[in-house]
Amino acid sequence: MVNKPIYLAASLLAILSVIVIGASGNTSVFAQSDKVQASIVPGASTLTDTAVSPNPIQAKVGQTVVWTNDDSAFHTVTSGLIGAADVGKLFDSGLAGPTALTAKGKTFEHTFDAAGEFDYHCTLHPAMTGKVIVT
Ligand SMILES: [Cu+2]
Repeated sequence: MVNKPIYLAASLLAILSVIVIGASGNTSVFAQSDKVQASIVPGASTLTDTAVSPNPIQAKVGQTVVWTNDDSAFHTVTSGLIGAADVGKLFDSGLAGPTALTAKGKTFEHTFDAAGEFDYHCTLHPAMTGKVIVT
């Protein structure tokens, strides 16, 4: 009988600590969800390493890079350099489907889970190249 209030207090403490841990967990999720913006610039079809701005794109591990097609032409954001065995393996906006950068205003995003330097290009205009540096 005497122990009952203590048991209730302990239960309340346990519930409160779960709420506090949950809230602090959410804070860290928000801190890591920031995005890095990049633009496929107008006239990109005729450009090379200035087709995407900025180049290189700097990102932290866990950050998402968002490419926006600010040009009137259809482009792709395809990982790797042309001719490499792993072309398009890490990320590829593609030639069809919801991620295809078919028109102005379309966006494609990829989250980088590891550090490194990641080359990419446009399969429709292979001279368009860029790099993402993740640290
Ligand atoms: Cu292109």
